[in-house]
Amino acid sequence: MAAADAYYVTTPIYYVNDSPHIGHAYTTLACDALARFMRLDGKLVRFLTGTDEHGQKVDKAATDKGMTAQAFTDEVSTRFRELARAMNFSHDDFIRTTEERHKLAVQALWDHLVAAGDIYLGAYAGWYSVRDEAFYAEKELVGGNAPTGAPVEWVEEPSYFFKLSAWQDRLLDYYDRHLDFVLPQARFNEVKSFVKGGLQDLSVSRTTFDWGVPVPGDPDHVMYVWLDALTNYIAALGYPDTEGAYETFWPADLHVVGKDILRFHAVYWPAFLMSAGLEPPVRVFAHGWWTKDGQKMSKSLGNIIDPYALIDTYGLDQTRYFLLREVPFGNDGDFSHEAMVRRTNSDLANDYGNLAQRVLSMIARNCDGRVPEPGTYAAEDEALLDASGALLDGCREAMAVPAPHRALEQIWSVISAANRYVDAQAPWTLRKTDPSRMVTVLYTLAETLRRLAILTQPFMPASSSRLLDLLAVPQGERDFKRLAGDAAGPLPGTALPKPEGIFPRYEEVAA
Ligand code: ME8
Repeated sequence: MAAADAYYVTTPIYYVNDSPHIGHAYTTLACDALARFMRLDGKLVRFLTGTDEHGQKVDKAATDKGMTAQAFTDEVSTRFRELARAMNFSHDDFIRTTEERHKLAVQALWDHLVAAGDIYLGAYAGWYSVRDEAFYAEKELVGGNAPTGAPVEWVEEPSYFFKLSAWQDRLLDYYDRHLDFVLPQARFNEVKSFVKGGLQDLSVSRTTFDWGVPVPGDPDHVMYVWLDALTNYIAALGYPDTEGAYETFWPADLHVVGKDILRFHAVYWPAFLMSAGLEPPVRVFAHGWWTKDGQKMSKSLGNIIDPYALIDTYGLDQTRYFLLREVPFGNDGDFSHEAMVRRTNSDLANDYGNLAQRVLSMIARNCDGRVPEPGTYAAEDEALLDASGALLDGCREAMAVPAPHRALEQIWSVISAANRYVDAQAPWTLRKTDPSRMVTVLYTLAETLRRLAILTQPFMPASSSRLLDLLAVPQGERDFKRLAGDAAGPLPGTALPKPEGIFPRYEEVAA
């Protein structure tokens, strides 16, 4: 039982066979937004990411580069850390499967599986895909390849097996009792049909190469890379020590994964954990796949999106916003320059940026650069304040799924309402006709902006923080407690810094 206010979210740990790309950045970004949201909401958050460094695929990539596996993984793992910095990710821990703490955890878990009677020695004869690091049954192959399109090779070797077949009913029973264990529901249905179709015992060790965690007591075998990799989620909490961080944070609230690796997380992982007497995670969310201009991204097509190029071209928070807003979380999405420019210019520059710019410059010009003192609120003011006041609950509900796009949609509906309010109230006219009413209108807008900027922090941390600076909101007053009904708005009389633009327009560079 994790602590009541704890929130543990994880990304997959990425293979270090190649440099990180936009797909990796996407999954970690979603987790980052969640982690930041939960921290601002007062939770004790642990956000884990890392790299998956063992197995045949990484071993082969190192050999191709003429490097030792260790030197190669050291180098590529660093690139994932650098990307995390460039994307402004706020992970609390970064685990590498080549670390000692991880190996200890994997071997301890193995011992528990053995003690439970779920491991036996046999021989594997069947198909294996190095690219997917997965075993495939003959009937799963499509035109001689894995169902993912990856090439397969015939493997025959001594192997330890995990008695996955014995877990079929217990897994189905677990799914029945945990109706949101996997989301989206359509993906959960796929998982259930896969399990109902019958489970084969799973080969969990390899003998034809040695880049892995040795099997306790039989060093001719290294553990199957997925048994190794999945254990990272508890290794990072100090397992096999089940006190301390483990006690506080396990079971994880959420494993976010791409749909390609759902089976490993929703079938194998809970079976391993239950066999070892440990609790399965609370939820596994499988998001969709990004394509580029309608095509699969691949090295051979040369169309892989480099996250650094996006940051350089459009800006960091623009990239973060686009990825989280453009595609309903769970669906596949397509990246195109046109869609990116539309979001940057219309949602950020025109809607949010312009609202902030209008309000802050009117306050600078008409209120002596100080937060004005509001008079009595009119119905329109109350309506806008009520709408922004209701956002936190709506965003909480969306982030609990998680559906970050829905949180952003709700925030943007208030941004639009605020822009309409500015147009309808026309404070520039009130300046001459009814100055005290103008002041109330500008205060209402300043308070609305403050609430919006607090709520956009998880998604666009740097820009939201600059906006809060422009509103003179102290650092210690930016969490969600400051959104409660009775929390004070900006203090009248507070001097505001000189306004500046937050979201520049993207201008097409002439070729
Ligand atoms: O599978 N669109 O690592 P991996 C969206 N090591 N997401 C994408 C993507 C795309 N085009 N491409 C990659 C592994 N991803 C294992 C995981 S976990 C115990 C072990 C993201 O480097 C997505 O999250 O192949 C996908 O599941 C993950 O990267 C695969 O990363």
